[in-house]
Amino acid sequence: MTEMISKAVVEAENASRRDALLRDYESLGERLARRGIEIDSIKEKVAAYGVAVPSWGVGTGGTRFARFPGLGEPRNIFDKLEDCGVIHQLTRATPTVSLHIPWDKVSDLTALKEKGVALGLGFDAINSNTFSDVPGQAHSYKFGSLSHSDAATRRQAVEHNLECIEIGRALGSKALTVWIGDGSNFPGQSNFTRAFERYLEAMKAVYAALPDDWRVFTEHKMYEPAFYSTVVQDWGTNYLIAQELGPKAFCLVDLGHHAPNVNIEMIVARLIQFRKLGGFHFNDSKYGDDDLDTGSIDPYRLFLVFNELVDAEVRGVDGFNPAHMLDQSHNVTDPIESLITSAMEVCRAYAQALLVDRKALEGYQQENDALMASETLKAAFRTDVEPILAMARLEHGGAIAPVATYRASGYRAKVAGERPAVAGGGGGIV
Ligand SMILES: [Mn+2]
Repeated sequence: MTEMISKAVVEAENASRRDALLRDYESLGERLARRGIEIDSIKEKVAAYGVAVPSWGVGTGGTRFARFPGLGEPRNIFDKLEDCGVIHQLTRATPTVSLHIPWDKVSDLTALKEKGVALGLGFDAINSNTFSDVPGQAHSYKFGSLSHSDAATRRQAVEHNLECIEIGRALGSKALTVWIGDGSNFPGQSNFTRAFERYLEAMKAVYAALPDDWRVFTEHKMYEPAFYSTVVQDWGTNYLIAQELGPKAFCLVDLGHHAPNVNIEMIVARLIQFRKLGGFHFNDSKYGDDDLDTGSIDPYRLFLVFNELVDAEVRGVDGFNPAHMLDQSHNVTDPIESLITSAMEVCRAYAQALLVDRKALEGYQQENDALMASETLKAAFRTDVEPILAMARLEHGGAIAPVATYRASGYRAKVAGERPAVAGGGGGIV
């Protein structure tokens, strides 16, 4: 196993924090025991939890106005995997990487898979890209892809998705994520019904090529790059797609792809109820698809999403197995630090949701005690679960304080010396 950060650094950093952590963990354990919660069982669930890192997330993101590259940016997917290896080594919470084709396309897939194995990383859902053109492609996606008015362009987009499935198969992925930029900028530009019919027909061809043990996730987004309408605009349309395609098709919820104030946790509950929740792209937003760091703006909403997930887990919902992925654009931070922090925020929301007294909550719901129902959720959310997260990391070889340990390691300065500065490229807001 290749350790990207020297074990000596991790151990020295942990040694300086271990005694305080043991005391904090014991103290929290006592307080949770008073609430009838066994701290070790929560810690074990958190330790078993994993969220996938997006390969595009380790590069500096940008906006449609500009991109300001950081130091030591990964030059290719092999560099990206090394950065992902750092995140997993320190957090022990990101065991898989979600690739994006063509950004991560390589000629030697065996070498890529071996690199992942060496770093202790597997490959999560593979993402196709028909929202931008690559040099030399026959048909442009300027006016759409899977729903394009031209049959040859649609066919090209289908072929690309089939290629993604083949790449994913070679790497051990089990899912394809499809997000399209198709839509319109003017009323009248596109016939809503015909465009959706064409999309469904194209997606049926993609679906037909899925291996038996694969799933396909379709991702809705209300606007951008098309600003008047998008073909897959919301969870209702997304649900219709999953229904039309069949049992291997599921809806992917990107937290940023909704209008402000939309009740996302309720969408999650509905998709769980009707067995069509495929997974998440976690991020946070203030205004739209900001792709800000998960939990940085509204950690309570993230907790409420996890509250629905744990509720389904506790109820043992048949076939419940959503994929958890981060999808963020890091424009002003070191992407590794942002992804470390975001992975921990997701773990935190999960741990807090595990603390909800579900029996009491059910009672308050039954009695219509709105205030106490709300307080039951708040009691879990207000609990500082950091000692649980830190102990889970420590016991699995990670860092008690991942960002501090990363900074102490000098990793960024080291790769800055090895990786020459590059301009632009890669993806930002997806
Ligand atoms: Mn996304």
